[in-house]
Amino acid sequence: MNLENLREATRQQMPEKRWKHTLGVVETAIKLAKHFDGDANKAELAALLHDYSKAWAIDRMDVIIREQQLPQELLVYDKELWHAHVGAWAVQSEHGITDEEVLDAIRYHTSGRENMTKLDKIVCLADYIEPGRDFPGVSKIRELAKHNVEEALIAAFDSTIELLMARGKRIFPLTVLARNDLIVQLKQSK
Ligand code: DGI
Ligand code: FE
Ligand code: FE
Repeated sequence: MNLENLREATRQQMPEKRWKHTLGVVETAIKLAKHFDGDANKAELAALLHDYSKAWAIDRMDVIIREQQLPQELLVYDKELWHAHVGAWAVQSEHGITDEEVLDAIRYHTSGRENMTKLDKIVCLADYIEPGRDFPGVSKIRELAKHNVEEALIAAFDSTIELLMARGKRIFPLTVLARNDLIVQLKQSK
């Protein structure tokens, strides 16, 4: 399927506000890929599709997680995490996306994971700092992102973890692993 059709199909999955966010993530992911020597084409595709299932009904995602053998652990964590795995499954089954790097970047864009690829990092960070985002600390993360992807992503996960803690919520284990691993990577690079 060509990019234009994919764009239209993605747009149809979500309300206008989410589509604007998606376009912001696309623009930001391409910039980050160019700046940090990543694959801009893959960054564009993964960013376009990253929230494909974000607006899907919870019940629909619940069935997909159970029936398509997605990680069952998701079911006992925040439902906000579901759309990433369901989205990766959906773009593969509905649009024949087979590039595992792109699918992983979609799959892990919310939680992160240990050993994040450059593409994982670019999409995850773009999601935090696209121009439409406005949350406490976003300007600091945007500043850090001009120089160091890992440092920016650690600050981004910190803000999410702080938010989850303030709300008395659990933290998905992959987010903790992602942050720990990024801290090691950052130390080694300095
Ligand atoms: O889909 P978006 O809103 O663009 O952004 P996202 O996919 O990063 O989703 C972020 C939401 O997920 C945010 O409201 C926090 C929530 N969330 C719940 N539990 C966790 C979590 N995010 C992370 N990284 N880790 C969690 O354990
Ligand atoms: Fe998302
Ligand atoms: Fe998003």
